[in-house]
Amino acid sequence: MTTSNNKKSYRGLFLTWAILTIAGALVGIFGPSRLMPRSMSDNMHLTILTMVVFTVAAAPVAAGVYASALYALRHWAHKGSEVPPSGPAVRENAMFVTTWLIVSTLLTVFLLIWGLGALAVDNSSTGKNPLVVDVTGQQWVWSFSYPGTHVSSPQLYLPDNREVEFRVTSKDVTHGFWIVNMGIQVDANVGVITTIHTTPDKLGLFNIRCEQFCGLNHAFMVTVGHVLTPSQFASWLSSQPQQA
Ligand SMILES: [Cu+2]
Repeated sequence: MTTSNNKKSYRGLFLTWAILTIAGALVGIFGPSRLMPRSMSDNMHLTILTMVVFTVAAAPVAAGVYASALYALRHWAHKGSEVPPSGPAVRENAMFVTTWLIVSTLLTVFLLIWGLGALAVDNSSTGKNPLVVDVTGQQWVWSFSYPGTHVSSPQLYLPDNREVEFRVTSKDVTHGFWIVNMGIQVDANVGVITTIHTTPDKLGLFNIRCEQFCGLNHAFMVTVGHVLTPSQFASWLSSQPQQA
């Protein structure tokens, strides 16, 4: 292959890579908030931000793979009995290999640090007068009760902008308490109370699912929750029948 052909090959590869990288980054920036469930808490905002960062960071790597594949398909396809020309010898190009190695190492280290940081986010209470909710899983329903009252409900009602402490347990087998729109999940174990915290910051409906296989109707162990204004929440709570 001549030097000018070689240069052309690199330019073509680079251009395809750049276009695909930009396309991937745009999907990463605008995709998660549209494709993922509506974010209604601080935890879910962080989850969506992590999806954005990881997708954008992965975009140049994925673009490199697809650009090479597309380029090879276009230029080095076998035509009849003709021997396909060989492409640029990227593996023998020290500059190319070094850049690739450094960039992918930096990306991996960055993602590792981000992941460890997200893992270390303190999920314990901030101590700002959290609302305590007892969550009980049993085949195949959830129930929610509010300590200090005798109110129990199959749907979860929460006030806006107040930290909630969920005390999660199970009556029969292990379930998984998952508030989809708030980005929190925790196992519901028999005889154990596990706590998890979040602060809702959007009004409206949200979904609750079981995320631990718990038997025949596991897939139907779903319910909904409602984030209300504090005054709506107070009147909901006082309007509920008191259970023994
Ligand atoms: Cu389940």
